[in-house]
Amino acid sequence: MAVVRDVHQPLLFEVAWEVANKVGGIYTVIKTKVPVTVKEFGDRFTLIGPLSYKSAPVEVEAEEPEPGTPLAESLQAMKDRGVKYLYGRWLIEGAPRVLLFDTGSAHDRLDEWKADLWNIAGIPTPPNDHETNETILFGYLTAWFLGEFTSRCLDKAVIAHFHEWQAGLAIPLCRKRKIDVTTIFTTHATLLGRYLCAGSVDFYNNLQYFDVDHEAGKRGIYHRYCIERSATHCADVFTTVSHITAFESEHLLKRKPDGVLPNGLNVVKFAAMHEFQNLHVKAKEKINDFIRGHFYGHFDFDLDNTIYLFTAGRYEFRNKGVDMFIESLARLNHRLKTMGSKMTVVAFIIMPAATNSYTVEALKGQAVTGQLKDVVSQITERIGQRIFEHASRYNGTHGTEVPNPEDLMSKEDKVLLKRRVFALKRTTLPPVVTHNMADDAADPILNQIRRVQLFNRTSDRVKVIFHPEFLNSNNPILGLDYEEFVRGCHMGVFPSYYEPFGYTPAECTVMGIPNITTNLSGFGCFMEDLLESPEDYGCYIVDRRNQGVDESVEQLTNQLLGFTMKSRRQRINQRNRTERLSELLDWKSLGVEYAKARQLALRRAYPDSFDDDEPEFTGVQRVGAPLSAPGSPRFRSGMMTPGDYATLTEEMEHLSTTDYMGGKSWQGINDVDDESHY
Ligand code: G6P
Ligand code: 1S3
Repeated sequence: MAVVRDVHQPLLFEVAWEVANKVGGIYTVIKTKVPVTVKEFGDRFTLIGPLSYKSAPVEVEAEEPEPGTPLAESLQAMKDRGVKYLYGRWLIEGAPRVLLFDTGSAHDRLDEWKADLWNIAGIPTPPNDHETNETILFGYLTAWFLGEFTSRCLDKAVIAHFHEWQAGLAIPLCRKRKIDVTTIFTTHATLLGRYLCAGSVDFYNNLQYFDVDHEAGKRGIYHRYCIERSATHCADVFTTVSHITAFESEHLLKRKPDGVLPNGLNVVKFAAMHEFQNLHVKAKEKINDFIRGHFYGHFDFDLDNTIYLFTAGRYEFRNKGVDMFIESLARLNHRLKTMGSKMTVVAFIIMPAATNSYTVEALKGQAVTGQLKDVVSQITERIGQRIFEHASRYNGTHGTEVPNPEDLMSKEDKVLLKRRVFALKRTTLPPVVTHNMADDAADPILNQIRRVQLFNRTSDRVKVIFHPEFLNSNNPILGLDYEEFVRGCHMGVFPSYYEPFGYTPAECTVMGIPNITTNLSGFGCFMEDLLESPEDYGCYIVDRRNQGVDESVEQLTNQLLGFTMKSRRQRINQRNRTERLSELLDWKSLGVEYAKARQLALRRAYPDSFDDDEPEFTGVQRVGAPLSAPGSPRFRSGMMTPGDYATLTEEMEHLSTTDYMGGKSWQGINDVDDESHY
């Protein structure tokens, strides 16, 4: 008798290399999405990932699977054949079930599985590519598990959702072995896209024309590309994180995505609206402390009239738009100087690079100001004692109530203070970089800073600080956690060239910090589609599609200049508006896209189990201009369902590229002179 699985109470396995294993952005996607997924699936939801003996002990609490269940029996069957795993609860909000496979325990099967992969899919694998070997082991273990499980659990439909090529190899295996699961593959970037963009290729204007096999071969990633492409084509439903990556996937992976699943965040709202504004002041004060130390001897600017900008992320000079950021800072510096502006801008670049710890100069700055602070507080205490002593001896003689200010500081105190003040003298300019770079002379960020001569001179209105290490509150310099640092800044600047989605501006937004992105980043496009007038909400978007690099740099410069001209009151207002957007990025609303993908996967695998009626999803309202802002000439109102982005319907197959481009057709971008410009 044919098995009939219940499609209304399905089981969900979500598979990713970054489950309980932080590498990059996918970890954030998986982790922050857990609460809404657990809410929907409860214990019918299990995450599958690789077992890292370094991170698992702190991330996961081991548990025995309930005896006699298909899960327990499947795992026992694998254990009997030498597979090691860790099953338990991931210690994050939602405490989901998690199953981590020890790929090392299956290493003796690697050659057998490589041969199988060649035989069934024609995918070649070189011997020494560790990442691919791990992908194969993880993929085969996952497919093995799903096979064991679905042969024991026959009453419920099983959805397996895979993220990125490193988890996707199980998809062609499931299909080949006819394992009764329905599969979703979500890609968070394409392998080839990332490689091509990091080079000097005019990527977006040539997307349609790349000879993909040739390009992958040239870069030594043909086998990885094959795995990614087979996962894409064998999945029941294929999705990605933004329209722009959908377009890229269609051309580089040769399958048009069924829809877009934007990245969300687990937004925590404060009970009082002004709470996040208070956090801004507290965190800013910590940054102020760092600045006083860093600029000692040249600290001649007013912190009340200082704006903190920052960019952060993995060190991808061109992809993350650091080249454009620095060029714009140089132009901003020139403009502020010419205008005689009283504002100072400090721009932080937080991008990890190879270093040999902190520079002496950077440490010294914090040390000398720290010592000055200590001496000042000692002297202040002594002055306080003297005032008290004097006052308590008051004998009624008129005119002696208040001590003579001249007598308050002793000679010793004056000497001590002078010594500390003299220690602030320096002959060098405040350093641009806080660490000793492993390769200072070849570092692209430093080289561009040298080229535009942003050397933190007194006359410069724009100062630059490159911190080539991720932030941590235990660091001796700039000792703040990333979140605290972001809260203390005034604006995040992310003028990316390649950015499938981009969490950095999204994180700024939910913390109420205005930010700049581009219309080549998933986040920028997402906000542009949603908001009638993004700038009024502190969401600035640089056009890197329809204009040349010089014009984009100019636009960015103008946005920065406009921001520096805002009054404090205007900045506070804008932060309030930015923070209001956080609902748009909350998984509570964006999680529905994942639900739609799962529905579509079930419908495709088990069409007979559904009525013809489409499921109904609640629409979200496009956001108009804030009431206090002038109306936007662009008319964007009325209901739109999240499906307007994700368009997860069967009809999708008959539609054209413009359907997932938010109704706009892709014109390519005008950035041919990209490289030559700087
Ligand atoms: C928050 C605080 C205000 C403070 C302001 C500083 O809004 O609640 O008390 O004045 O931040 O803003 P600024 O943009 O100058 O850092
Ligand atoms: C990718 O991580 P990345 O920084 O390499 O996935 C992220 C999560 O979907 C995405 O936000 C980011 O743009 C991608 O580039």
